[in-house]
Amino acid sequence: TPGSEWWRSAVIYQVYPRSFADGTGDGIGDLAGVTAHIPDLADLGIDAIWLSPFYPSPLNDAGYDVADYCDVDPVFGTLDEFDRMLEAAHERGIRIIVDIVPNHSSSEHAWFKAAVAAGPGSPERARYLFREGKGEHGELPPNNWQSLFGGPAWTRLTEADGTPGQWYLHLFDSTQPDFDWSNPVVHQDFEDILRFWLDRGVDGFRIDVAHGLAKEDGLPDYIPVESNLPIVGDPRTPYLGQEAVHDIFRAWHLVAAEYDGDRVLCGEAWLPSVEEMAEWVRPGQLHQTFNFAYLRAPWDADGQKEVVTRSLAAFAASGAPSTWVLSNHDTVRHATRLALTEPNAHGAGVGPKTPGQPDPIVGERRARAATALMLGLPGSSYLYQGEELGLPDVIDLADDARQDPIFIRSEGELYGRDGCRVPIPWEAEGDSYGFSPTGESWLPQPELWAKLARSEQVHDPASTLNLYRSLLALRREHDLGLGDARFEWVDGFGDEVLAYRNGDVTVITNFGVEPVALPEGRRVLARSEVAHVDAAGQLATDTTVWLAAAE
Ligand code: TEU
Repeated sequence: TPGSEWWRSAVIYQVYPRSFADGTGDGIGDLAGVTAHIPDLADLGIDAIWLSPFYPSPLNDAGYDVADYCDVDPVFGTLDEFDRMLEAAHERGIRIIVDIVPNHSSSEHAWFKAAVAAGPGSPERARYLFREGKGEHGELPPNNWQSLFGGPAWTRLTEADGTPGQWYLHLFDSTQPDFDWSNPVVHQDFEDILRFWLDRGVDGFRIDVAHGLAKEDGLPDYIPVESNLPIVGDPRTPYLGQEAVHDIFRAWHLVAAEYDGDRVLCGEAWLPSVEEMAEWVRPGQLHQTFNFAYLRAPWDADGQKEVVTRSLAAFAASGAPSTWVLSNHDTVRHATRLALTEPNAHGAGVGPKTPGQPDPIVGERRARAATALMLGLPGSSYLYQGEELGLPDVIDLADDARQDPIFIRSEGELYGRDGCRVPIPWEAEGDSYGFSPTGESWLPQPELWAKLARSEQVHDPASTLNLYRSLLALRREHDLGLGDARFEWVDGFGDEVLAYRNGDVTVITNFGVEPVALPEGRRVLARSEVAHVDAAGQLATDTTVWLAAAE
Protein backbone atom coordinates (compact mmCIF):
# COMPACT_ATOMS: atom_id res chain seq x y z
CA THR A 1 0.00 0.00 0.00
CA PRO A 2 1.32 3.48 -0.82
CA GLY A 3 2.86 5.28 2.10
CA SER A 4 3.10 2.12 4.18
CA GLU A 5 6.76 2.79 4.99
CA TRP A 6 7.23 -0.93 4.53
CA TRP A 7 10.97 -0.62 5.09
CA ARG A 8 10.57 0.22 8.78
CA SER A 9 9.99 -3.45 9.62
CA ALA A 10 11.31 -5.21 6.52
CA VAL A 11 13.81 -8.03 6.25
CA ILE A 12 15.96 -7.11 3.27
CA TYR A 13 18.18 -9.76 1.68
CA GLN A 14 21.34 -8.67 -0.10
CA VAL A 15 21.95 -10.37 -3.42
CA TYR A 16 25.53 -10.00 -4.61
CA PRO A 17 24.76 -10.92 -8.24
CA ARG A 18 28.14 -12.22 -9.39
CA SER A 19 28.10 -14.83 -6.61
CA PHE A 20 24.41 -15.66 -6.30
CA ALA A 21 23.52 -17.86 -9.29
CA ASP A 22 24.82 -18.11 -12.83
CA GLY A 23 22.12 -18.49 -15.47
CA THR A 24 24.39 -18.39 -18.53
CA GLY A 25 27.27 -20.71 -17.64
CA ASP A 26 30.23 -18.31 -17.71
CA GLY A 27 30.95 -18.85 -14.01
CA ILE A 28 29.69 -15.40 -13.02
CA GLY A 29 26.29 -14.96 -11.42
CA ASP A 30 23.72 -12.86 -13.30
CA LEU A 31 20.19 -11.47 -13.32
CA ALA A 32 18.78 -14.60 -14.98
CA GLY A 33 20.17 -16.51 -12.00
CA VAL A 34 18.39 -14.17 -9.61
CA THR A 35 15.11 -14.57 -11.48
CA ALA A 36 15.42 -18.35 -11.38
CA HIS A 37 15.76 -18.32 -7.60
CA ILE A 38 13.02 -15.83 -6.74
CA PRO A 39 10.78 -18.74 -5.64
CA ASP A 40 13.50 -19.86 -3.20
CA LEU A 41 13.69 -16.36 -1.74
CA ALA A 42 9.92 -16.21 -1.44
CA ASP A 43 10.08 -19.54 0.36
CA LEU A 44 12.71 -18.13 2.73
CA GLY A 45 10.27 -15.40 3.72
CA ILE A 46 12.10 -12.13 3.03
CA ASP A 47 10.34 -8.85 2.23
CA ALA A 48 12.82 -7.31 -0.19
CA ILE A 49 16.05 -7.80 -2.10
CA TRP A 50 18.92 -5.32 -2.17
CA LEU A 51 20.80 -5.97 -5.38
CA SER A 52 24.50 -5.04 -5.46
CA PRO A 53 25.72 -3.39 -8.72
CA PHE A 54 25.00 -5.06 -12.07
CA TYR A 55 25.77 -2.03 -14.27
CA PRO A 56 28.31 -1.99 -17.12
CA SER A 57 31.69 -2.03 -15.41
CA PRO A 58 35.28 -3.16 -15.89
CA LEU A 59 34.69 -4.96 -12.55
CA ASN A 60 37.86 -3.70 -10.91
CA ASP A 61 35.89 -3.29 -7.69
CA ALA A 62 33.26 -5.93 -8.37
CA GLY A 63 30.91 -3.48 -10.08
CA TYR A 64 31.26 -0.64 -7.55
CA ASP A 65 33.09 0.97 -10.46
CA VAL A 66 30.20 1.91 -12.73
CA ALA A 67 30.77 2.73 -16.40
CA ASP A 68 27.09 3.41 -17.21
CA TYR A 69 24.45 3.97 -14.55
CA CYS A 70 21.48 3.26 -16.81
CA ASP A 71 22.22 -0.15 -18.26
CA VAL A 72 23.12 -3.74 -17.38
CA ASP A 73 26.57 -5.23 -17.95
CA PRO A 74 26.39 -8.01 -20.56
CA VAL A 75 28.00 -10.28 -17.96
CA PHE A 76 24.89 -9.81 -15.81
CA GLY A 77 22.25 -9.65 -18.56
CA THR A 78 20.15 -6.96 -20.24
CA LEU A 79 17.63 -4.32 -19.25
CA ASP A 80 14.89 -6.69 -20.43
CA GLU A 81 16.20 -9.32 -18.06
CA PHE A 82 16.22 -6.74 -15.30
CA ASP A 83 12.54 -6.01 -15.99
CA ARG A 84 11.71 -9.72 -15.97
CA MET A 85 13.51 -10.17 -12.64
CA LEU A 86 11.66 -7.22 -11.11
CA GLU A 87 8.35 -8.55 -12.34
CA ALA A 88 9.06 -12.06 -11.03
CA ALA A 89 9.94 -10.60 -7.62
CA HIS A 90 6.91 -8.31 -7.50
CA GLU A 91 4.63 -11.22 -8.42
CA ARG A 92 5.88 -12.97 -5.30
CA GLY A 93 5.45 -9.88 -3.14
CA ILE A 94 9.21 -9.23 -2.95
CA ARG A 95 10.45 -5.68 -3.48
CA ILE A 96 13.80 -4.85 -5.07
CA ILE A 97 16.11 -2.02 -4.16
CA VAL A 98 19.18 -1.37 -6.28
CA ASP A 99 22.63 -0.14 -5.36
CA ILE A 100 23.59 3.33 -6.52
CA VAL A 101 27.24 4.43 -6.50
CA PRO A 102 27.30 8.25 -6.52
CA ASN A 103 30.68 8.97 -4.91
CA HIS A 104 32.69 7.85 -7.91
CA SER A 105 32.31 6.30 -11.34
CA SER A 106 34.59 3.94 -13.17
CA SER A 107 37.42 5.56 -15.09
CA GLU A 108 35.79 3.79 -18.06
CA HIS A 109 32.66 5.96 -17.75
CA ALA A 110 32.11 8.20 -20.81
CA TRP A 111 32.05 11.21 -18.45
CA PHE A 112 35.52 10.48 -17.16
CA LYS A 113 36.95 9.73 -20.58
CA ALA A 114 35.51 13.03 -21.83
CA ALA A 115 36.98 14.79 -18.80
CA VAL A 116 40.44 13.42 -19.53
CA ALA A 117 40.19 14.29 -23.23
CA ALA A 118 38.77 17.80 -22.75
CA GLY A 119 41.67 19.01 -20.62
CA PRO A 120 42.05 21.41 -17.67
CA GLY A 121 39.40 24.06 -17.09
CA SER A 122 36.74 22.32 -19.20
CA PRO A 123 33.17 21.69 -18.01
CA GLU A 124 33.86 17.96 -18.56
CA ARG A 125 36.67 18.04 -16.00
CA ALA A 126 34.45 19.88 -13.55
CA ARG A 127 32.37 16.75 -13.04
CA TYR A 128 35.31 15.18 -11.22
CA LEU A 129 37.97 16.46 -8.84
CA PHE A 130 40.96 17.32 -10.99
CA ARG A 131 43.67 19.53 -9.46
CA GLU A 132 47.19 20.72 -10.23
CA GLY A 133 49.87 18.97 -8.22
CA LYS A 134 52.19 20.55 -5.71
CA GLY A 135 55.94 20.92 -6.08
CA GLU A 136 57.95 22.78 -8.70
CA HIS A 137 56.57 20.71 -11.58
CA GLY A 138 53.29 19.64 -10.05
CA GLU A 139 54.89 16.28 -9.31
CA LEU A 140 53.38 15.96 -5.82
CA PRO A 141 49.74 15.12 -5.07
CA PRO A 142 47.47 18.12 -4.34
CA ASN A 143 46.96 17.03 -0.73
CA ASN A 144 47.79 14.22 1.67
CA TRP A 145 44.56 12.23 1.42
CA GLN A 146 44.90 8.46 1.37
CA SER A 147 42.71 6.01 -0.55
CA LEU A 148 40.53 3.79 1.65
CA PHE A 149 42.01 0.90 -0.33
CA GLY A 150 45.57 2.01 0.51
CA GLY A 151 48.09 4.40 -1.08
CA PRO A 152 47.55 8.03 -2.12
CA ALA A 153 44.02 9.12 -3.06
CA TRP A 154 45.40 10.95 -6.14
CA THR A 155 46.58 9.74 -9.52
CA ARG A 156 48.26 11.93 -12.11
CA LEU A 157 47.40 11.83 -15.78
CA THR A 158 50.36 10.78 -17.93
CA GLU A 159 51.39 11.00 -21.59
CA ALA A 160 49.41 7.81 -22.17
CA ASP A 161 46.22 9.72 -21.29
CA GLY A 162 46.98 12.30 -23.97
CA THR A 163 46.54 15.24 -21.58
CA PRO A 164 49.25 14.79 -18.92
CA GLY A 165 49.62 16.96 -15.85
CA GLN A 166 46.62 17.18 -13.57
CA TRP A 167 45.81 14.81 -10.74
CA TYR A 168 42.37 13.35 -9.99
CA LEU A 169 40.95 12.28 -6.65
CA HIS A 170 39.87 8.71 -5.90
CA LEU A 171 38.90 7.73 -2.35
CA PHE A 172 38.95 4.10 -3.49
CA ASP A 173 40.81 2.44 -6.39
CA SER A 174 42.58 4.60 -8.98
CA THR A 175 39.98 3.34 -11.50
CA GLN A 176 37.23 4.94 -9.33
CA PRO A 177 37.51 8.74 -9.78
CA ASP A 178 35.41 10.79 -7.32
CA PHE A 179 32.70 13.14 -8.56
CA ASP A 180 32.69 16.81 -7.60
CA TRP A 181 29.39 17.18 -5.76
CA SER A 182 29.82 20.93 -5.51
CA ASN A 183 28.96 20.95 -9.24
CA PRO A 184 25.18 21.23 -9.90
CA VAL A 185 25.58 19.16 -13.07
CA VAL A 186 26.42 16.14 -10.93
CA HIS A 187 23.24 16.65 -8.88
CA GLN A 188 21.16 16.78 -12.04
CA ASP A 189 22.84 13.71 -13.53
CA PHE A 190 22.13 11.61 -10.45
CA GLU A 191 18.55 12.76 -10.05
CA ASP A 192 18.04 11.63 -13.66
CA ILE A 193 19.61 8.26 -12.81
CA LEU A 194 17.32 7.83 -9.79
CA ARG A 195 14.31 8.57 -11.99
CA PHE A 196 15.50 6.13 -14.66
CA TRP A 197 15.32 3.23 -12.16
CA LEU A 198 12.26 4.52 -10.30
CA ASP A 199 10.40 4.69 -13.62
CA ARG A 200 11.35 1.04 -14.21
CA GLY A 201 9.67 0.20 -10.93
CA VAL A 202 12.47 -0.33 -8.40
CA ASP A 203 11.42 0.02 -4.76
CA GLY A 204 14.37 2.11 -3.68
CA PHE A 205 18.13 2.46 -3.43
CA ARG A 206 21.05 1.46 -1.26
CA ILE A 207 23.46 4.38 -1.50
CA ASP A 208 27.14 3.51 -1.59
CA VAL A 209 29.54 5.56 0.58
CA ALA A 210 26.67 7.97 1.20
CA HIS A 211 28.64 9.98 3.78
CA GLY A 212 31.50 10.55 1.33
CA LEU A 213 29.94 12.53 -1.51
CA ALA A 214 30.73 16.02 -0.26
CA LYS A 215 34.32 17.12 0.27
CA GLU A 216 35.45 20.07 2.36
CA ASP A 217 35.93 23.27 0.35
CA GLY A 218 39.49 23.74 -0.81
CA LEU A 219 40.31 20.06 -0.23
CA PRO A 220 42.56 20.79 2.78
CA ASP A 221 45.16 18.34 4.05
CA TYR A 222 43.84 15.80 6.51
CA ILE A 223 45.25 16.11 10.01
CA PRO A 224 45.00 12.54 11.28
CA VAL A 225 43.30 11.94 14.58
CA GLU A 226 43.23 8.77 16.60
CA SER A 227 40.87 6.33 14.88
CA ASN A 228 39.87 2.78 15.64
CA LEU A 229 38.50 2.34 12.14
CA PRO A 230 41.58 2.14 9.96
CA ILE A 231 39.98 0.55 6.91
CA VAL A 232 36.63 2.22 7.10
CA GLY A 233 38.36 5.53 7.53
CA ASP A 234 38.23 8.17 10.18
CA PRO A 235 34.92 9.94 9.61
CA ARG A 236 36.16 13.29 10.87
CA THR A 237 38.07 13.86 7.68
CA PRO A 238 37.64 16.53 5.01
CA TYR A 239 36.02 13.84 2.84
CA LEU A 240 33.62 11.85 5.03
CA GLY A 241 30.58 13.06 6.94
CA GLN A 242 30.61 16.62 5.57
CA GLU A 243 27.50 18.70 6.22
CA ALA A 244 26.89 19.32 2.49
CA VAL A 245 25.81 15.69 1.92
CA HIS A 246 22.55 16.55 3.65
CA ASP A 247 21.55 18.95 0.88
CA ILE A 248 21.98 16.14 -1.62
CA PHE A 249 19.75 13.78 0.31
CA ARG A 250 17.04 16.36 0.94
CA ALA A 251 16.72 16.61 -2.84
CA TRP A 252 16.77 12.80 -3.25
CA HIS A 253 14.04 12.43 -0.66
CA LEU A 254 11.80 14.64 -2.78
CA VAL A 255 12.61 12.65 -5.92
CA ALA A 256 11.71 9.37 -4.19
CA ALA A 257 8.53 10.94 -2.80
CA GLU A 258 7.31 11.69 -6.31
CA TYR A 259 6.86 7.93 -6.71
CA ASP A 260 3.87 7.00 -4.54
CA GLY A 261 5.73 7.64 -1.29
CA ASP A 262 6.80 4.04 -0.98
CA ARG A 263 10.37 4.00 -2.30
CA VAL A 264 13.16 3.70 0.24
CA LEU A 265 16.60 5.31 0.41
CA CYS A 266 19.10 3.47 2.60
CA GLY A 267 22.53 5.01 3.07
CA GLU A 268 25.78 3.20 3.64
CA ALA A 269 27.79 5.30 6.10
CA TRP A 270 30.52 3.74 8.20
CA LEU A 271 30.48 6.15 11.12
CA PRO A 272 32.07 5.18 14.42
CA SER A 273 29.06 5.06 16.75
CA VAL A 274 25.40 4.26 16.41
CA GLU A 275 24.57 7.74 17.72
CA GLU A 276 26.51 9.30 14.86
CA MET A 277 24.87 7.00 12.33
CA ALA A 278 21.38 7.74 13.65
CA GLU A 279 21.99 11.48 13.82
CA TRP A 280 23.28 11.35 10.29
CA VAL A 281 20.05 9.94 8.70
CA ARG A 282 17.80 12.95 9.55
CA PRO A 283 14.11 13.41 8.72
CA GLY A 284 13.31 14.42 5.13
CA GLN A 285 16.50 12.81 3.84
CA LEU A 286 17.49 9.15 3.62
CA HIS A 287 14.96 6.81 5.25
CA GLN A 288 17.44 4.56 6.95
CA THR A 289 21.08 3.63 7.31
CA PHE A 290 22.93 0.41 8.09
CA ASN A 291 23.63 -0.04 11.77
CA PHE A 292 27.26 -1.11 11.52
CA ALA A 293 27.73 -0.66 15.27
CA TYR A 294 25.58 -3.78 15.60
CA LEU A 295 27.90 -6.01 13.58
CA ARG A 296 30.89 -4.68 15.48
CA ALA A 297 29.43 -5.43 18.93
CA PRO A 298 31.21 -8.04 21.04
CA TRP A 299 29.51 -11.42 21.50
CA ASP A 300 28.62 -11.21 25.18
CA ALA A 301 25.54 -10.24 27.15
CA ASP A 302 26.82 -6.78 28.13
CA GLY A 303 28.07 -5.88 24.66
CA GLN A 304 24.87 -7.01 22.96
CA LYS A 305 22.64 -5.31 25.52
CA GLU A 306 24.54 -2.07 25.14
CA VAL A 307 24.42 -1.99 21.36
CA VAL A 308 20.71 -2.80 21.21
CA THR A 309 19.83 -0.26 23.94
CA ARG A 310 21.89 2.48 22.35
CA SER A 311 20.60 1.68 18.85
CA LEU A 312 16.94 1.78 19.86
CA ALA A 313 17.45 5.07 21.70
CA ALA A 314 19.49 6.71 18.96
CA PHE A 315 17.20 5.70 16.11
CA ALA A 316 14.05 6.60 18.09
CA ALA A 317 15.49 10.10 18.50
CA SER A 318 16.27 10.36 14.78
CA GLY A 319 12.86 9.17 13.61
CA ALA A 320 14.48 6.57 11.35
CA PRO A 321 13.77 2.90 12.05
CA SER A 322 16.40 0.87 13.84
CA THR A 323 18.27 -1.40 11.47
CA TRP A 324 20.31 -4.50 12.20
CA VAL A 325 22.94 -6.24 10.12
CA LEU A 326 25.43 -9.04 10.81
CA SER A 327 27.16 -9.52 7.45
CA ASN A 328 27.56 -8.01 3.99
CA HIS A 329 29.91 -8.24 1.01
CA ASP A 330 32.58 -6.10 2.74
CA THR A 331 32.76 -7.88 6.08
CA VAL A 332 33.89 -11.19 7.46
CA ARG A 333 30.80 -13.44 7.50
CA HIS A 334 29.47 -13.69 11.04
CA ALA A 335 29.74 -17.48 11.16
CA THR A 336 33.50 -16.86 11.09
CA ARG A 337 33.74 -13.49 12.80
CA LEU A 338 31.93 -14.60 15.95
CA ALA A 339 34.32 -17.53 16.32
CA LEU A 340 37.48 -15.45 16.30
CA THR A 341 39.22 -15.22 19.64
CA GLU A 342 39.97 -11.56 18.97
CA PRO A 343 37.50 -10.28 16.40
CA ASN A 344 38.75 -7.16 14.65
CA ALA A 345 36.92 -4.13 15.93
CA HIS A 346 35.01 -3.15 12.83
CA GLY A 347 34.44 -6.57 11.34
CA ALA A 348 35.05 -5.07 7.93
CA GLY A 349 37.30 -5.73 5.04
CA VAL A 350 40.38 -7.22 6.47
CA GLY A 351 39.44 -10.84 6.98
CA PRO A 352 40.13 -12.90 10.05
CA LYS A 353 43.63 -11.66 10.69
CA THR A 354 44.04 -13.27 14.09
CA PRO A 355 46.36 -16.05 15.14
CA GLY A 356 44.88 -19.52 14.89
CA GLN A 357 41.82 -20.78 13.08
CA PRO A 358 38.29 -19.79 13.97
CA ASP A 359 36.44 -22.81 15.40
CA PRO A 360 33.68 -23.66 12.87
CA ILE A 361 31.52 -25.36 15.49
CA VAL A 362 31.54 -22.30 17.72
CA GLY A 363 30.97 -20.11 14.68
CA GLU A 364 27.94 -22.04 13.51
CA ARG A 365 26.41 -22.09 16.98
CA ARG A 366 26.92 -18.38 17.57
CA ALA A 367 25.83 -17.35 14.09
CA ARG A 368 22.51 -19.13 14.60
CA ALA A 369 22.08 -17.65 18.07
CA ALA A 370 22.97 -14.16 16.82
CA THR A 371 20.46 -14.42 13.98
CA ALA A 372 17.68 -15.50 16.33
CA LEU A 373 18.55 -12.61 18.64
CA MET A 374 18.56 -10.13 15.74
CA LEU A 375 15.39 -11.25 13.96
CA GLY A 376 13.32 -10.82 17.12
CA LEU A 377 14.19 -7.12 17.39
CA PRO A 378 11.87 -4.35 16.23
CA GLY A 379 13.02 -2.49 13.11
CA SER A 380 14.50 -3.62 9.84
CA SER A 381 17.09 -6.38 9.35
CA TYR A 382 19.51 -6.86 6.49
CA LEU A 383 20.62 -10.38 5.58
CA TYR A 384 23.52 -11.23 3.27
CA GLN A 385 23.11 -14.06 0.75
CA GLY A 386 24.42 -17.37 2.06
CA GLU A 387 24.10 -16.56 5.74
CA GLU A 388 20.81 -18.51 5.69
CA LEU A 389 22.95 -21.54 4.77
CA GLY A 390 25.38 -20.80 7.60
CA LEU A 391 28.23 -20.13 5.17
CA PRO A 392 31.52 -19.18 6.83
CA ASP A 393 34.14 -16.91 5.26
CA VAL A 394 36.48 -18.88 3.02
CA ILE A 395 39.73 -17.88 4.65
CA ASP A 396 42.16 -20.07 2.74
CA LEU A 397 41.61 -18.85 -0.81
CA ALA A 398 44.83 -18.96 -2.81
CA ASP A 399 46.42 -15.55 -3.33
CA ASP A 400 46.18 -15.84 -7.10
CA ALA A 401 42.45 -16.59 -6.95
CA ARG A 402 41.67 -13.39 -5.06
CA GLN A 403 40.22 -10.45 -6.98
CA ASP A 404 39.47 -7.79 -4.38
CA PRO A 405 41.46 -4.61 -5.05
CA ILE A 406 41.99 -4.25 -1.29
CA PHE A 407 43.96 -7.47 -1.35
CA ILE A 408 45.82 -6.62 -4.50
CA ARG A 409 46.78 -3.11 -3.40
CA SER A 410 47.95 -4.17 -0.02
CA GLU A 411 50.44 -6.65 -1.51
CA GLY A 412 49.22 -9.69 0.29
CA GLU A 413 49.09 -8.21 3.74
CA LEU A 414 45.35 -8.42 4.06
CA TYR A 415 42.93 -11.14 3.13
CA GLY A 416 40.60 -8.76 1.36
CA ARG A 417 36.89 -9.35 0.92
CA ASP A 418 36.82 -12.34 -1.43
CA GLY A 419 36.21 -14.79 1.42
CA CYS A 420 32.63 -13.61 1.89
CA ARG A 421 31.98 -13.50 -1.87
CA VAL A 422 32.48 -17.15 -2.79
CA PRO A 423 29.57 -18.35 -4.99
CA ILE A 424 26.55 -19.90 -3.27
CA PRO A 425 26.09 -23.69 -3.14
CA TRP A 426 22.61 -24.61 -4.36
CA GLU A 427 23.20 -28.34 -4.89
CA ALA A 428 25.39 -30.85 -3.08
CA GLU A 429 26.52 -32.36 -6.39
CA GLY A 430 28.28 -30.87 -9.39
CA ASP A 431 31.46 -28.91 -10.01
CA SER A 432 30.11 -25.58 -8.86
CA TYR A 433 27.49 -26.93 -6.41
CA GLY A 434 24.67 -25.86 -8.69
CA PHE A 435 25.96 -22.28 -8.99
CA SER A 436 26.51 -22.52 -12.75
CA PRO A 437 25.12 -24.92 -15.37
CA THR A 438 28.65 -25.48 -16.70
CA GLY A 439 30.27 -26.03 -13.31
CA GLU A 440 32.32 -22.85 -13.58
CA SER A 441 32.80 -20.48 -10.65
CA TRP A 442 34.73 -17.21 -10.65
CA LEU A 443 36.09 -17.99 -7.18
CA PRO A 444 36.92 -21.54 -6.08
CA GLN A 445 34.37 -23.09 -3.70
CA PRO A 446 35.49 -25.26 -0.76
CA GLU A 447 34.39 -28.90 -0.31
CA LEU A 448 32.40 -27.82 2.72
CA TRP A 449 29.89 -26.37 0.24
CA ALA A 450 28.55 -29.90 -0.45
CA LYS A 451 27.34 -30.17 3.14
CA LEU A 452 25.99 -26.62 3.31
CA ALA A 453 24.22 -26.65 -0.07
CA ARG A 454 20.61 -25.54 -0.06
CA SER A 455 19.49 -28.93 -1.43
CA GLU A 456 20.94 -30.60 1.69
CA GLN A 457 19.29 -28.18 4.08
CA VAL A 458 15.87 -27.71 2.65
CA HIS A 459 14.45 -31.03 3.94
CA ASP A 460 16.39 -31.08 7.22
CA PRO A 461 14.25 -29.56 9.97
CA ALA A 462 17.35 -28.77 12.05
CA SER A 463 19.21 -26.93 9.26
CA THR A 464 20.23 -23.30 9.41
CA LEU A 465 18.04 -22.66 6.36
CA ASN A 466 15.01 -23.95 8.21
CA LEU A 467 15.91 -21.95 11.30
CA TYR A 468 15.84 -18.80 9.14
CA ARG A 469 12.56 -19.86 7.52
CA SER A 470 10.84 -20.41 10.83
CA LEU A 471 12.23 -17.23 12.41
CA LEU A 472 11.07 -15.18 9.43
CA ALA A 473 7.61 -16.77 9.46
CA LEU A 474 7.24 -16.21 13.21
CA ARG A 475 8.49 -12.67 12.92
CA ARG A 476 5.75 -11.95 10.42
CA GLU A 477 3.08 -13.81 12.37
CA HIS A 478 3.90 -11.93 15.60
CA ASP A 479 4.56 -8.56 13.92
CA LEU A 480 7.99 -8.34 15.54
CA GLY A 481 9.28 -5.72 13.12
CA LEU A 482 6.78 -3.16 14.39
CA GLY A 483 7.77 -0.25 16.59
CA ASP A 484 9.89 -0.19 19.71
CA ALA A 485 6.89 0.37 21.99
CA ARG A 486 6.43 -3.37 22.31
CA PHE A 487 10.07 -3.99 23.26
CA GLU A 488 11.43 -4.37 26.81
CA TRP A 489 14.33 -6.09 28.52
CA VAL A 490 13.51 -8.97 30.83
CA ASP A 491 15.74 -9.48 33.88
CA GLY A 492 16.29 -12.40 36.16
CA PHE A 493 18.26 -14.94 34.14
CA GLY A 494 21.73 -13.96 35.38
CA ASP A 495 24.66 -11.90 34.13
CA GLU A 496 25.48 -14.00 31.11
CA VAL A 497 21.97 -14.17 29.73
CA LEU A 498 20.15 -11.56 27.70
CA ALA A 499 16.37 -11.64 27.49
CA TYR A 500 13.84 -9.32 25.92
CA ARG A 501 10.17 -9.29 25.17
CA ASN A 502 8.85 -8.00 21.85
CA GLY A 503 5.05 -8.07 21.85
CA ASP A 504 4.02 -11.57 22.82
CA VAL A 505 7.39 -13.21 22.10
CA THR A 506 10.23 -13.55 24.61
CA VAL A 507 13.75 -14.01 23.22
CA ILE A 508 16.47 -15.37 25.50
CA THR A 509 20.17 -15.81 24.62
CA ASN A 510 22.67 -17.63 26.83
CA PHE A 511 26.22 -16.28 26.40
CA GLY A 512 27.56 -18.24 29.39
CA VAL A 513 29.11 -21.70 29.52
CA GLU A 514 26.57 -23.12 31.97
CA PRO A 515 23.11 -24.13 30.74
CA VAL A 516 20.32 -21.89 31.97
CA ALA A 517 16.91 -23.04 33.21
CA LEU A 518 14.04 -21.70 31.10
CA PRO A 519 10.78 -20.48 32.61
CA GLU A 520 8.31 -23.35 32.91
CA GLY A 521 5.16 -23.87 30.95
CA ARG A 522 6.04 -21.62 28.01
CA ARG A 523 5.69 -22.88 24.49
CA VAL A 524 8.97 -22.89 22.51
CA LEU A 525 8.46 -21.16 19.16
CA ALA A 526 12.01 -21.57 17.88
CA ARG A 527 15.43 -22.46 19.19
CA SER A 528 18.82 -22.01 17.63
CA GLU A 529 20.70 -25.15 18.76
CA VAL A 530 22.54 -26.90 15.96
CA ALA A 531 21.53 -30.33 17.21
CA HIS A 532 18.38 -30.74 19.22
CA VAL A 533 19.76 -32.55 22.22
CA ASP A 534 17.01 -33.08 24.73
CA ALA A 535 16.81 -29.56 25.99
CA ALA A 536 14.72 -30.44 29.07
CA GLY A 537 13.88 -26.87 29.84
CA GLN A 538 17.51 -25.79 29.55
CA LEU A 539 19.20 -23.27 27.31
CA ALA A 540 22.74 -24.33 26.31
CA THR A 541 25.74 -22.07 25.76
CA ASP A 542 25.60 -19.68 22.77
CA THR A 543 21.98 -20.39 21.98
CA THR A 544 18.81 -18.37 21.63
CA VAL A 545 15.23 -19.42 22.23
CA TRP A 546 11.94 -17.76 21.27
CA LEU A 547 9.12 -18.40 23.75
CA ALA A 548 5.42 -17.71 23.40
CA ALA A 549 3.65 -15.60 26.01
CA ALA A 550 2.64 -17.40 29.21
CA GLU A 551 -0.75 -19.08 28.66
O1 TEU B 1 32.11 0.45 0.75
C1 TEU B 1 32.40 1.68 1.36
C2 TEU B 1 33.41 1.65 2.40
O2 TEU B 1 33.45 2.51 3.25
C3 TEU B 1 34.49 0.62 2.30
O3 TEU B 1 35.67 1.22 2.72
C4 TEU B 1 34.23 -0.50 3.16
O4 TEU B 1 34.18 -0.06 4.47
C5 TEU B 1 35.33 -1.47 2.99
O5 TEU B 1 34.94 -2.30 1.93
C6 TEU B 1 35.62 -2.28 4.17
O6 TEU B 1 36.88 -2.81 4.04
C7 TEU B 1 31.39 0.53 -0.43
C8 TEU B 1 31.08 -0.83 -0.98
O7 TEU B 1 30.25 -1.52 -0.08
C9 TEU B 1 32.36 -1.54 -1.26
O8 TEU B 1 32.14 -2.85 -1.71
C10 TEU B 1 33.10 -0.76 -2.30
O9 TEU B 1 34.36 -1.33 -2.52
C11 TEU B 1 33.28 0.70 -1.89
O10 TEU B 1 32.08 1.27 -1.41
C12 TEU B 1 33.70 1.52 -3.08
O11 TEU B 1 32.61 1.67 -3.95
